Formats: sequence, structure tokens, C-alpha cells
Amino acid sequence: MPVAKPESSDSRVIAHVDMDCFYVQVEQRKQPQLRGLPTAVVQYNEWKGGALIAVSYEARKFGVKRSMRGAEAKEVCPQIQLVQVPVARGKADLNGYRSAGSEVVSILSRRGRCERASIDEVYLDLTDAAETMLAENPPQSLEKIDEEALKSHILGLNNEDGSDIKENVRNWINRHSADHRDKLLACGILIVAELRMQVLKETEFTCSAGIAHNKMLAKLASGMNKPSQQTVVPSSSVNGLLNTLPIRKMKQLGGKLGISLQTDMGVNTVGDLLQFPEEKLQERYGVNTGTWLWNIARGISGEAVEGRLLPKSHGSGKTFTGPRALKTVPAVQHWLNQLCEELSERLCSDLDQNKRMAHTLTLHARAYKSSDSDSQKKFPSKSCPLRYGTAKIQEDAFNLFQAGLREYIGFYGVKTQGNHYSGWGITSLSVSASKIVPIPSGTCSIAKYFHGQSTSHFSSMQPLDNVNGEAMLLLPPGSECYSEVNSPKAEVDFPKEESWTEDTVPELDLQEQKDLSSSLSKTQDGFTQDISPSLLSGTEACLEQSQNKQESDITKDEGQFKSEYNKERKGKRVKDKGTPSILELFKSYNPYPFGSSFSQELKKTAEGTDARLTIGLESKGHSLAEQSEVGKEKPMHCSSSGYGRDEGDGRREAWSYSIDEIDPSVIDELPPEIQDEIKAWVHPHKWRPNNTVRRGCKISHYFSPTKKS
Ligand code: DCP
Repeated sequence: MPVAKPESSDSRVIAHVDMDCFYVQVEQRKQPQLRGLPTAVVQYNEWKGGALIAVSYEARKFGVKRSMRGAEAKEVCPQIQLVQVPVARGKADLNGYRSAGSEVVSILSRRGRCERASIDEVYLDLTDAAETMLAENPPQSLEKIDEEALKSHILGLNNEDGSDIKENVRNWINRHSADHRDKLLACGILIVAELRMQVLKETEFTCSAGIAHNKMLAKLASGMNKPSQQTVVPSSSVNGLLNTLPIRKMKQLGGKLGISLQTDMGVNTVGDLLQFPEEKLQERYGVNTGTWLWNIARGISGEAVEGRLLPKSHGSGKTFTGPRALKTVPAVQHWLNQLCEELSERLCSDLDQNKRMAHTLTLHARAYKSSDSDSQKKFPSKSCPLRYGTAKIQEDAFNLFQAGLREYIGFYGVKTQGNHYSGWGITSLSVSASKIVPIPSGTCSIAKYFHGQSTSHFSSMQPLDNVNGEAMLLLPPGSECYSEVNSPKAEVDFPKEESWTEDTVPELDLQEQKDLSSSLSKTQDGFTQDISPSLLSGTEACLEQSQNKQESDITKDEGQFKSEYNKERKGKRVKDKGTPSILELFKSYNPYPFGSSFSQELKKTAEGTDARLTIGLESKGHSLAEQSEVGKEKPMHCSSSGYGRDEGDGRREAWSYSIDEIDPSVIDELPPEIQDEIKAWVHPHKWRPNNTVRRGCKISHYFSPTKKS
């Protein structure tokens, strides 16, 4: 439900910049001979020449529309140039478009706070730049105004027949009598025109823009005059703009709320809303939404431009329409693996280039059941903490899928379908990584520390038991938490796929493309600055991948590694005074009320044996060690008098260490009590754990799976 935010200031200058037929422009830049020709970008498939996803303005003149198939476009415009979207891993490869979008963002962000809203859309807060211009070089004193600015469309400006439109715009910009808000908008016109020209010069792309006092109005305006034009909404024109605007065209009103306004309240245009007092709207839709509706009817919106140049999430998806629907689990797994591989690559480059890590992995699917009265039931989206490394992402995504499928078709359905086609089909699959936060300084060195560990060890670990917390927050009502994924698997014995044809045709719809590529995740505000140890374990693989250092790291003798690491660490201590120690990192970034994968991954090998010491004990019946490949060896459970902790309710949770996989340098940084404990495991004859250890200072408490700090 939309939430009303008070307008911070009604004198802001906000621009919404939207690229023109973006994918076409990207392809035309690659093939300049296509410039000026009717062109469309198509996601090719054998059915009627594939789906059009971007259409040039020249082609639009012939009646070519995005909803058409390639063959239909050829019918209405025989000379149309159809360019296929690049394909990788059997699906659309949008990387080229993404980086083209980034080029634009880097230019637009030069004049003010910039929010990348989708693959080809940006919001800019130009208030400061406009105020500065107004103070230093006010538009009313300008003799020469750039041609591009003069081509602006100013809503409400009276362009009578025969009048010189550019002259009218010049007069509007130069007006001495204008109020402060209009003067600011006049500055906005000049700034945005300049920025757009700069984008054209540096990238060869044209774009259109809306300029207004808030995001909502700027967005509405940017699409009004395309391509390569800009539209301005002075406050005096807001009512005129909104009065006749169909209600469902408004952001957030395209769905159920918009339908309810139409059917229950008889509201067809935004202007129709004006008749309702705020209380009435609140009564019907709740306080927040009611106020939001009352505000938008008046063009009021307090939504701030977030300073965000990088996408809020990463995603990879594919649709499988009609006969291409996936009907077996192996088919789903095959595609999930492709999607996860792409996602993992993007996460690695984000980590590498931007030093950011994602924390939540989500699987979405669309499905149908052919023989069920409940065929409208949605496939539940599932989330879990994200572990870095392609294999881990693939494994987790597949587990999420299976959990979703169990819920979707029901346990009974799963058990009884056996080897037969079970009457379900997946028509779209996507994986996304969200809750992306910058890694605080110093974390890279921690990631480096993990270089000494074998990747396979980590990749074999099962997902965490800590999923209930943050993941649950992301789950839509009715979703289950990931812990269920780790419960005994339902007896799903899916048949090998019979009629599965390799479909290399990516078919993402606009929303998916836009969502997946950049800003789909609207629920992930308010990130916490936590670093998951599980993430750290996978960043090793990621760093190796992105820095191409794998070979040297793996072949490095462990002793050599440790001494090198120690040397480096000592040097670093002197150099980077601000770098937090591992201890601080775990203190600050181990907020797992439900456990720690790091703790799972520390397995004790006491005195050269492979026996595993399992400590801290509570779980829903499944030790993580049992679930993991490395955990096939029988865990050696410690009694509660040693390092274990028995919960009154008898539940156990396994937590294993392998001391020889802990770098000694890290041990030094742990609290003395914990060092004692570790030393006691390593040299049980020489060391006795300090029985007077303060409560809360045992390592089992420190990394306690149930610690609620
Ligand atoms: N896109 C897609 N699938 C869709 C719709 C769009 O992959 N169903 C991609 C191709 C577009 C890009 O997203 O070029 C941006 O979408 P827009 O809606 O902004 O449309 P365009 O930029 O193509 O055209 P316009 O100039 O009308 O904004």
C-alpha cells in the first residue's frame, strides 16, 4: 500500500530522465548503419519471429508497436530492421544495456543527487544546482538561452496559433515577475537541457525528461513529449495535468487499488479524487493510503530522490510461455542453474567494482496447475540469506524452488505424483539478490583471510539455520521460512524430462526486465549494515573469480599462506589504522539471532584427527553437519559440561569447528576467553577451559546460534 510522505519542500527541482527507445539506441550505436532506419530489438524465437521489446521512433511511425511479434512488424513495416537481443546461457543478456545505462547515470549525476530507477530511467534532485544558479546567474538575466532549453514544453504555457513557441519559452524562462518556484524550474530547464546535451555528446544517446517540483510529477511529464524533448510542470499547471489523467496511469494505481477506486468509488481520473475529503479516503483505505490519495490528487508527493547510482538489487529471470513451460524438476533446475550463474557473475562484479554485497536471495516463479480447482494459487516467493559462490547460489535457489513447489502443489501432491507428470508447469523463473550494502572498510581483508580455505568446503555447507529472521521479513504472507527447506525433503521423485526442448528465447516482460535489472526490490529499504560470515565465505570464490587469482591461491601451501597473511596483516595494522579487526567485525556484523554459518564452518579437527566437535546444540532435529557433505562424518558431540549447551526444550542445533581451518592470526584477535577455549581443543592435555569463564564469553555464546543481541 502506498504511504504518504510529507513534502519536504514544495520548492524542489526534480527531473525524471528516461532514455528513448533505449535498447534500439544501444544497438544502433553498435551498428551505426541502422541509425535513422525503422528498427526494433526483438527477443527472437521461432514463433512469429519473436517478441519486440524496443521499437525505434521511425518504426513507430509505421504503426510498429512493442506488443507485436517480429512477423507482424514486418507486415506493417517491411523495411524494419530487427535486431536480436544478445543471448547468453540461453537467455537475454542485458549486460550491454546495463552498462550503457551506467554511462548515462555517470553523466547525469554530475549536477545533483541521482537515483537510478531502472535500466534506463533516472531521477535527479537538482534543487541545490538550481538555487545556486538562481543566486549566481539567474535565468531572467540570461541573454542567450540554449536552443535545447527553448524546445522545452512548459505545461500551461499559452502557445496560441501562430505564436513563436520558442519565443514563449524564452519569455517564460526570462520572467522577472515569476515566483521563486517558477524561477527554480526555469533553472531546472536550463540544467536538464545541458545535461541531456552532454549525454548525447558523450554517449550518442538521446533522452527525454520531465522537470517538476516532485518525483511523481516529473515522471508523469517525462513521457509526454518523446523522443529527445523535455517537459516542465509549473505548479500552476498541476491541476490541469492531473484532472483528466486516468487514475490507473498513476504509479501504484495500476493494480488492485486503482481498480477499487474505479469500481468502489467511481474514480476514473485523478481529478475525480478531489471530491473526496481526506477522512473519507482514510476511512476506506486506511490512514496512510487515504492521505496519500488525497495528496496525489493535488500533485503533492514528498518522496525523496535517493542518492543511488547503483542498482538496489540484481536479478536474472526467464519466462517459459505456452509449450515451453517447464514441467519437471530437472528442467527447472537446469534453468535455475543458468539464472544463478548469471546472478553470481553480477554479484561478483558488483563486489569487485563497487565493494557491495547482497544479503538476500529470492526466488520467484509463476506456475500453473492444470488439474486443480485452486489453479489461481500463486507460486510462493521464497527468500533466504545469500551465500556467495555460484554453486551455493544454485543450491540455495533450488532448495527455495523445492520449498515453493511443495507449498504450491501440496505435500499430498508431491508424494503421490511419483514419476508421472504432475500437472504443474513453470512459466517464469527468476532469482534476485537484494539487500545490497557496501562492505565497510576492512572487510576486504577479511575476505582475503578466507582465501586460505578450500572453496569446496564452503560450497558443501548447507544453508544456514538463521533464515527465519531477515528472510522471513521479506516473505509475502503465506510464505514459509527457509528453515523448512532444510527439513527432511518430501519424497519428490521427479521424472526425467521427456519433452523438454532447449528454448533459447528469453522473454522477459518490461516489468521483469526493469525490476530484475535494477530496482525491482521495493521492499528492501532500511538495510542494516551487517556482514554475513556466510557471505564472506563465498566472497573468497568471488574474489578469486573476479581477480583471476584462483590458481595461485589454491596451490599456495597453507603454512606459506598463513605466514604471508600474518606478514600482510601486521603491515596492514600499521598502515590501516581504521581497519576493524576481525573481532570487531564479528561483534558488529554478526547479528545473527539464529546462528552463524561461520560458526558452522569452523570445524574442529582435534589433534590431527578428523573427528568433529559439535558444540552449541539446538536444532529442529537436523545437525547442519549431517546435512552438509563434509558433515557426512559423524559429529563428535560435546557434552554440556564441555562446550555444548543443552536447551531445556531438548532441541539441538549443531555447530562444528575445524580448528585447523581457523587461521591462527584470527585466534589472536578473539577475546582471551575464547582463545582459551580454542587452545583447549587444540591441546586438550595442556589446556583446560577456564571454568570461571564469564557468562557470555564462551565461544559458543559468542557465535551462539540463539544469541539475540
Ligand atoms: N524492455 C523490455 N521488455 C519490455 C519493455 C521494455 O525488455 N516489455 C526494455 C527495452 C526498452 C527498455 O526496456 O528499450 C526501456 O523500456 P521503456 O519502457 O523505457 O521503453 P523504451 O526506452 O524502449 O522506449 P520509450 O522511448 O518509449 O521510453
